[in-house]
Parts: sequence; C-alpha cells; structure tokens
Amino acid sequence: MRQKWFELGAERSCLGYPQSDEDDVAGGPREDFSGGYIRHSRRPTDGTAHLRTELAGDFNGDGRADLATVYDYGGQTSALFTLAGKPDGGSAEDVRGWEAQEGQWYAGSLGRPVSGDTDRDGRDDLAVVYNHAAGSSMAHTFRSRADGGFDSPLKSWQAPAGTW
Ligand SMILES: [Ca+2]
Ligand SMILES: [Ca+2]
Repeated sequence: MRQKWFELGAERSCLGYPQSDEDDVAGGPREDFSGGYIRHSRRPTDGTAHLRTELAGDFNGDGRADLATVYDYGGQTSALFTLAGKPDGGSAEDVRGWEAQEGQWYAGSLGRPVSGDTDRDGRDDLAVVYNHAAGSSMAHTFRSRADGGFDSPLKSWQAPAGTW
C-alpha cells in the first residue's frame, strides 16, 4: 500500500500525507490519505480450482488445442468436461463427457491423468491410474468422441495388490 503511495510520488502526489493505517473495509484493505485513499481490491477467489484437474490436448481432433477438466464433485463422484478451442483462440461451450455414479470414483485415488492419442485416431484421449482400496492399481483410458467429450473408460491395465 505504502509502496503504491511512493510510486505515485508520496506526499507530493495528489494523495498527500497518510491519514490512517491500513484498515480492512469491505472488498479489501484501504489506507486514507489527506487527498484520497488507496484501496486494494481483492480478486474473486476461485472456489473450485482445488476440485479440478486440467489437461491440454486436441480432444476433438480439429487441430486446435482444447482443455479437458476432471471435476471432483465429492461423494466419490467425478465428471469429465471438454472446452474445445475455437478459431479465435477462445473456448467453446463445455461438452460434458463421462460421469461416475455416486460412490464409484474417488478422486483422491487417482494418480495424475495424462492426455495423448492412445488409439491413434487423431484425437487425444485421457488415461489415469486408479488405486483401488484393496491395493491394486488399474489404468483406465477415456477415449474421446468426435465432439471432444469422453466415453466411459476402458480398463486397460491392472497391477495386483502390493506390486504398484
Ligand atoms: Ca481441438
Ligand atoms: Ca484417440
């Protein structure tokens, strides 16, 4: 706050001399000066960032990068969404893909999902390794559809308990 005041020219600025310490007011801290005040706006916080895992890839095969999100709804429910890249660089409306039934897919048991064209059809797919409570690990591949959404996973590989 004071740094901003110094940047503006300190007491020679239009703000003049400090008249208060920083005070928390609605929307962020503020400090009063004889000629005005400086207020920090708090940016809106992203309340869902910790629930999402985002991946890049060309999931609809149109040559442009897209964004896929693995969204953890809690209650052992997750869903996949795709935001397709548009020619202007923006993102299209989200496409909803596979969704786990409640109690089936615990996000905390997932490793890090990766993207890549596993079946070489020109569209990137998602692959994850899931650690089952009994100790076994299983790889799942979510093949992408033409619209960039994801179909139900294929169980592509499994390691017995105690090996992975
Ligand atoms: Ca694309
Ligand atoms: Ca593919």
